[in-house]
Amino acid sequence: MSGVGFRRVLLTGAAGRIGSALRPGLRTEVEELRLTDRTTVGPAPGTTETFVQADLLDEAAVARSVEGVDAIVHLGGIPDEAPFDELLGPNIHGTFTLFDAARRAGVTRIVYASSNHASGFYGPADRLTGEEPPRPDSLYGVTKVFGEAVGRLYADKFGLQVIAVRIGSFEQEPSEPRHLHTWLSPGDALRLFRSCLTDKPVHFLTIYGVSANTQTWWPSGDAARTIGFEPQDDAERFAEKISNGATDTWQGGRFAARDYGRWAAD
Ligand code: 15L
Repeated sequence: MSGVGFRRVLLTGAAGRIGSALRPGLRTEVEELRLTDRTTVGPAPGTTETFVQADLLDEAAVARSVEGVDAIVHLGGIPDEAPFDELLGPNIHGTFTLFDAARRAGVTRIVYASSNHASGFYGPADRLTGEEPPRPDSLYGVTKVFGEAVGRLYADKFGLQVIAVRIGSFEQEPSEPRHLHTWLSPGDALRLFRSCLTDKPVHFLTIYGVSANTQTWWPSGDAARTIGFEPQDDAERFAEKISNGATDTWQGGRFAARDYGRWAAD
C-alpha cells in the first residue's frame, strides 16, 4: 500500500466516530492534518494536527477551514436517519458549502463519506460495485446520493478529484448478522482512507467502504483497484458469535423499514 500523497489534509467531522479513529493513522503521514467540527475534538490536537472549529452552515468558517489544504476527507454531517428538516442543514446545505469552498480554494481532492444507505433498497442477492443506479433506503440515504451528485458535478465541471466512499458498518467488531456482509473494520477503514489519499490522479470514483468479508454484498471492483485499496479483515471470523439472525429483506437493514426515523408516522 502506498502512503498518503497529499501534504495538507482536512478532516471534517473530526470529533465523530470515524474521524476520531482515523486521526492517529493519518496524522503521522502528513505535514498537517487539519481537524474541523462544530464541537471541540477530543483528544486535543497532537503533533501535525491543527483544529479549526466550523459549523458546516457557516460559510466564512468553512472557507477558513479549507484554506491551503490539498485534500479533504468530508465526514461531517448527520450519520443516521432523521426528519428532513434536521438533515437539510448539515447534509445538504453543508455538503454544498464544503464542496464550493473547496472549489474556490483550489483544493485538489475530496473524499466524500457517502453511505451504503445510498443503495440500501437493493436486496441481499444483489452484488454492487457502485456503478448501479442509487436506491436510497432513507432520507439520510437520499442526502448521501445528493452528496455523490454534487461530487460528480464538481468533478465534471471544475475538475475536482472526487472519491465517494459508501461506508458499510464501521464497528470494532461485527455484532449482528447484517454485519457479516457490511462490516468495515477500523484497520480497513484506515487502509481505505489512506488509499483514497494517494496522489495518483482520479476523476470521480464510487467505492464501497467494506472489509474483505466472505459474505460481502459489495465485491471489490475497478475503483478499489484504481486506488489500490486491499482490505484485510473478514467478518466471517466472528460468525459463530453472531449467527442465527433473520436475513435482511434489504441491504440497508432497519433503515429500509417504513417507520425507521419516525418521520412518516402519519
Ligand atoms: C451508516 O451510514 C451509519 O452512519 C451507521 O451508523 C450505520 O448504521 C451504518 O451505516 C450501517 O449501515 O451499518
